[in-house]
Amino acid sequence: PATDWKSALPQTNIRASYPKYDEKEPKKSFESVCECLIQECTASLPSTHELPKMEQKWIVDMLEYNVKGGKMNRGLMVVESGKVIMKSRGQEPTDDDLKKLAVLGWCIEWLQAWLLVADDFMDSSETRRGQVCWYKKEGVDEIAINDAFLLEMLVFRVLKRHFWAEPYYMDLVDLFMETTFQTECGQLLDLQCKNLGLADFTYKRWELIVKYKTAFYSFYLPVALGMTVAGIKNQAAYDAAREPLLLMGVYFQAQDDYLDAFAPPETLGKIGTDIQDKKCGWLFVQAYHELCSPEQKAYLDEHYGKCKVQTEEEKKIKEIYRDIGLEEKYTNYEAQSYKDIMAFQGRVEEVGLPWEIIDIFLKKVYKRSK
Ligand code: GPP
Ligand code: MG
Ligand code: MG
Ligand code: MG
Repeated sequence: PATDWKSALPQTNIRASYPKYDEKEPKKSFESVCECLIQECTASLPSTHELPKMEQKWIVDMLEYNVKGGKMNRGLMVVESGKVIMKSRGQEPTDDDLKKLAVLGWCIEWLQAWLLVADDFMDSSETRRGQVCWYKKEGVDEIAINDAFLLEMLVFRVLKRHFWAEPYYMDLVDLFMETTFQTECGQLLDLQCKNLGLADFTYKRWELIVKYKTAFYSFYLPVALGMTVAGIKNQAAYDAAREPLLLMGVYFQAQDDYLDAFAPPETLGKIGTDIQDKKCGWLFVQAYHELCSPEQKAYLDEHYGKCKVQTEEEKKIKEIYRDIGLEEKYTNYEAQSYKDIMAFQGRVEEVGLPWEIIDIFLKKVYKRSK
């Protein structure tokens, strides 16, 4: 390679020095891997990249602020699905297998961190995970854009440091690159809504947006990573797992859209912005195309995407959502989604995958309140 690339690789088995992965304390064990990764990614930068102490500290602080404090569903799912698949194939996961899965879990959490840093900037959000959005912090502003790029590349450096010698290294790189691209396509579909008329906000467009911006990276990626580490090479198995996982992702984003309007910000950790941002959200498409009276529709035409956050107009739009029975419609949608996902059990088991990988995920997200 043209780069001095071996300088980024460990001299010895790097994970041997990590604390033992205690399966009885899944969250604590998972979190301790993050500490090791932050240290590893940043410690050598002054020598390998001539980075002064101040910038090194910036990266450490930026990581601490942005990769922690989430629910860690995506990351923990890599560990759980990898474990369940290995066991179903008669392999007992070793301590190092668990650490490998956790490293990949953090790769998704860091990917998610860069998506959120960028998304909050693009959505003009105020808070995230109960704290001020990174770009809103004093002294950060537009540096957040470069930080998002840094986070992205740190993920690829972690992949290289931990997996370059594995036969599936290229599969991991491919998976992260393709999933990132899918998510960026979804974000484009989401952001382009500001250049569309409200009549173009159809249920079909909503489905397309959320499948790409959320479902691939949040649901398919964790399980696909678990499958890759477990040594699954059969394309049909990935295809079979993808379908219900994408459905779950679409359902998950419907929840996100619902909670944006109706969950208390203290519980959600963020203040909803979909109404002011003119988003093609689940609530809006139901309201505008199906449930609103002509007067209510006219109100949306006048104020949706034009009012400011936490104003009378925004409140009134949420009132309309309540009056037209959206809460009940959402409850029915939840129940239907659950059934649709469960209908895939036969097809998933047919390719030799344990249904448990889908089930654990579903239990984590079904009827969530944050
Ligand atoms: C969630 O949308 C989608 C993402 C976080 C993907 C962002 C993709 C990029 C390429 C930056 P959202 O805006 O509804 O999420 P939230 O409600 O958490 O702000
Ligand atoms: Mg957002
Ligand atoms: Mg967004
Ligand atoms: Mg949202």
